[in-house]
Amino acid sequence: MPALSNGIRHFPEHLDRAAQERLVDVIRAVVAEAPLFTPEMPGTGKPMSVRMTNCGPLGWVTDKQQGYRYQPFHPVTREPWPPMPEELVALWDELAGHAKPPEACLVNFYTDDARMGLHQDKDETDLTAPVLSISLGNACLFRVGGLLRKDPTGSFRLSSGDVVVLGGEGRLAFHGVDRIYPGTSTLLKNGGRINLTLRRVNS
Ligand SMILES: O=C(O)CCC(=O)C(=O)O
Ligand SMILES: [Mn+2]
Repeated sequence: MPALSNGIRHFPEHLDRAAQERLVDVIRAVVAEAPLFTPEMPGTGKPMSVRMTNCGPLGWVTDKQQGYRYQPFHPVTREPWPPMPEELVALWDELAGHAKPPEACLVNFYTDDARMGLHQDKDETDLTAPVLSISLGNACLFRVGGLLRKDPTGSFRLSSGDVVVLGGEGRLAFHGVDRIYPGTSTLLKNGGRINLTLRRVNS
C-alpha cells in the first residue's frame, strides 16, 4: 500500500453487502433507461475498453470529434440522464465534505479484461469539490501517482464496497485501473466490475 497523497482517502468495505446489492439494483435501473455506451478517445476515436453511462443532471462523455466533456443528455438516445439516486447523494453527504450536491455520477462497467489508463479528472470547473468513487463487483488494481504524469505511482487493490475520495491536494492526482481480478466477488453474477464516480462539475 503506497503512502496516499494528502486528500486521497480509501475507505475499505465502506458499504456492506446489503448496501452493495441495493446500489447494483439502482444502477441496473439507470442502465435500463440510459444504456451503456462505448466511449471513444478524443482525436483518434479509439474505443475505450470500459463501457459507461451516467445519472444526475450532467454526464461525462467522450467521442472522436468533441472529446471529453459533460452534457445533460445521453449521447446515443439524446434523452436526459436518469436522476441522481438518493443513496448516492447520501454517500456524498457522508464522505465528501462538500456543501453542494454532486451533479454527475459516471457509471463505468469493466469486463474482466478492461482497464483504464493513467489520467487526471480535470474536466470539472469546480476543482474544490472532491471526486468520490465507489467499487462494486470484482476487485481491481488501482494506481495513483502525483500531479505530474511522470511522478512515481503506487498501486493498491480496490474491492467491492470500497470507496475512494480524491480531494484536497490529491484532487488532480493521476490515477487509473491496471487490471481487474476475475472471480473475486459474487456481487455481479456475470463478473466484471462497476465503478461509480460522483463529481461536482460547476462551482
Ligand atoms: O474505475 C475506477 O476506479 C476509476 C475510474 C476513473 O478514474 C474515472 O472514471 O475517471
Ligand atoms: Mn478518473
